[in-house]
Amino acid sequence: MDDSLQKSIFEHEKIGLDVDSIKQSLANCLTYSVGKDTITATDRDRFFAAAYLVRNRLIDRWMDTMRSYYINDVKRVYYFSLEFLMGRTLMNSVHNLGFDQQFREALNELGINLDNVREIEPDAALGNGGLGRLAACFLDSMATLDLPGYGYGIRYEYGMFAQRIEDGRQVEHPDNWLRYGNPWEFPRPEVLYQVKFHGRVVQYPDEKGVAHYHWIDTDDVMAMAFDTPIPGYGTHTVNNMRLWSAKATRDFELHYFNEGNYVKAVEDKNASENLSKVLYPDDTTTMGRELRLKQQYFFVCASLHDILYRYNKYRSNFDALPDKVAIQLNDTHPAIAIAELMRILVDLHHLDWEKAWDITTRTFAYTNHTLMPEALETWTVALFENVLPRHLQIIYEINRRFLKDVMHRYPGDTGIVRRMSIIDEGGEKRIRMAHLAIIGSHKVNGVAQIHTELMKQTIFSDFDRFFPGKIINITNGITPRRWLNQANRRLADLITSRIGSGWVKDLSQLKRLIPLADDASFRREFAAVKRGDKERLVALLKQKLNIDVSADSLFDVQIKRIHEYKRQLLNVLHVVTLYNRIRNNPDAKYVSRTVIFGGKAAPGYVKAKLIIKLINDIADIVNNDPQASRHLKVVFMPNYDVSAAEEMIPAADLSEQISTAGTEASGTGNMKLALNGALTIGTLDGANIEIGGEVGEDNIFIFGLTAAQVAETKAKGYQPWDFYHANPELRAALDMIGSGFFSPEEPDRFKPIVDTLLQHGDQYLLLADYASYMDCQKKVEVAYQDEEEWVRKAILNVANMSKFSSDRTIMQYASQIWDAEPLTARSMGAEIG
Ligand code: 26W
Repeated sequence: MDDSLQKSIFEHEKIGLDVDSIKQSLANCLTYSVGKDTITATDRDRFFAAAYLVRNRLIDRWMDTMRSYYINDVKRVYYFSLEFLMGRTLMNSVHNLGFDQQFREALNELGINLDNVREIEPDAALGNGGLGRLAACFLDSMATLDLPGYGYGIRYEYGMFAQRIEDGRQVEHPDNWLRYGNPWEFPRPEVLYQVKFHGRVVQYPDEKGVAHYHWIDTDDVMAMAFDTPIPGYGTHTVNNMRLWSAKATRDFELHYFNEGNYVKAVEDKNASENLSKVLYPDDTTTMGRELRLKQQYFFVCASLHDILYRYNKYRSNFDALPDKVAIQLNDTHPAIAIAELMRILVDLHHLDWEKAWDITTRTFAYTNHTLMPEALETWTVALFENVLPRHLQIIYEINRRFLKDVMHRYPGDTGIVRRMSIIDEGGEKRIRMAHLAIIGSHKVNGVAQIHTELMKQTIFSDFDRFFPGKIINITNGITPRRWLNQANRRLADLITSRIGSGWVKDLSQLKRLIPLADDASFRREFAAVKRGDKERLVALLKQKLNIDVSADSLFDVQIKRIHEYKRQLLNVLHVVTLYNRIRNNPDAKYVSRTVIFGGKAAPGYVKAKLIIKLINDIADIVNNDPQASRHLKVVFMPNYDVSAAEEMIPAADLSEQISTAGTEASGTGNMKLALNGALTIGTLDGANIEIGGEVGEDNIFIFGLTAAQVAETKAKGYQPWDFYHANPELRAALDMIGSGFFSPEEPDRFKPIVDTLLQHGDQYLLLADYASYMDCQKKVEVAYQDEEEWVRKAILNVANMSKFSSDRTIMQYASQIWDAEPLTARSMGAEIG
């Protein structure tokens, strides 16, 4: 396009950040992009108009950023993830562009209720939980730090299901988030790659007798790009997230059309487009599901071809690939990329195997997010053979060469060969994706100190010995933009009023709050902010669930996926124990509590769903008991998602982080809650340990067995019955649950839960930690009664959260793994803003 034409388009609309320009733009967008006038416009129309006006302010920055990466030929970082749990975008973009104030004022002057408009936007919930939200925080930090970072993933038509609670049980509803259109994405119909599946491999020698491989007779699907701008905070940089959507190939249809089989053609078109239809809502097992494997390869294949297309604009060989491209694998989900890059280099570009392997391993790095054996991905060889036959051959060749080295290192040790092999040969042959990821990467990282240590000592100990220094730790973090400055304006403003706003980009500045913990007037203001946030949550609970809770009570919050290892049940045992104490001694003094749960269970995880029902049944009884409910309320907040987190976290007094030590890789909710002034009650697990290290042991409530003690207890033969018999309060709580006290209409309803603990060995040691947890909760209550002291501790929690900014995390990835540097984009197109 001719420059003057481009310019005239820019001039057509003023895209300034002042109140008048915003008002003008909103009116323009409503008229010319939405096609409505102020009389007929709905809140949704106003949301879309607002989104377009914000988007218009991102585009020049975005194009400047992409252009300057190109012109400067920078090293790019590609974050490969099956999940990006972005939440809402409108206010995050406004906030990162730095025109919050003006935006609010403009809408106000136009008589538009910002809350109504803001809440129209559906969450982009393309993720399950921690791993997906981490990816979203990382995108924010990469843009904020001016790093050339790109997100690559799948544009699921249906994200994480919406959870409704019907008769106390979870019911899943499809998340049709694209129904009204997505104003943040730009379809790129010209960015289209062919992705092959199935078929067979033929081998033929070239004129020199070297074997070449052709993958033929495949079923093909097209991957089409959708781009979303990712603005950094307080910088010109706007990065890109590219998500792929499946489209049927034309050949596909033609073939059947020619046979006159119209219906079959359309059916098959649907089948191939199903690939990007839905996010798998299970964060522990999706094993063996062919569609999931196809999703993984689909996005990996398109992304790699896209990256190499970009790389090849400047170069004619692949020697510099590791200097220009870093690919981070978010867990093993995209690990098939290692085999795919080998296929591209060896089969399509005829590089030597050794050369290709050197390039590949220097390009990839892998983050492990879990030690849980059931969450370590494996695929049967049979499935691979059928879906990705050439990749199977490549994986076998990678394995053959690797095991040769292993045997050379440990001659005669067949055990180690069996353990380290990519192929698990015990039972039906399976491919261990974690082994492929470790062997094919130059760095492997865990997400908290204890997690990395355990990785090195347990599941990957052979690899740590074989590749010393390859496994490193980079502790997770969260973006302070969304999780404090945006989600908790009141607290953010208070902090800024005392130490300025530099903390938003440099969280270490929060340390300057430390002396203010001793300042009574600051404590008063801090307490008033928390009080206001609690009152807002009280109103929300009333409005959404018609439940009355008091802002005077201690808000005790556990929000995360429902999993046995996270031990929501231990929290439940505490609730039942408190309830019994009140019933047995109604006139004693109690610290009143509101225990709030939120979280989704995987649709097929029967026990987790039963735990949700148990919480709701207990809530029913406790909240309707006139005596008990004066001191104790139980709430299950339905449909916990990013937006719900933003509403709940500011209001929490107590953050429950009570996983069995050694099971939670890191946790990131723990960081969000502490950053918002909640005190943690937790085990020595995941990042809790490091949070304790930062805030000091007086400002955190730690209980329970350590990871070492857990291992020891299990090794000695753990007997949950011993604890049952030894502790009358524990016994009473379990007996009530097991015998139907909370489910009189169906007394056996919760027997499976009690059986898991008593009959089936209590895998997660709830009974062993019960007494210690009760004692610790007592200490919490004592501390809560000393209001001044509690506020002091809360301030010190906020002040000492510096380490947990995802900016710190990303800087460590950049220097220790990616060797990537920031590039500050400058305005290069039409001058704006
Ligand atoms: C097989 C499918 C599947 C899907 C997701 C397996 C495993 C997962 C993830 C491991 C689930 C996850 O979100 N893990 C969490 O990652 C966070 C970010 O590093 C950590 O803070 C959490 O402790 C970890 O559970």
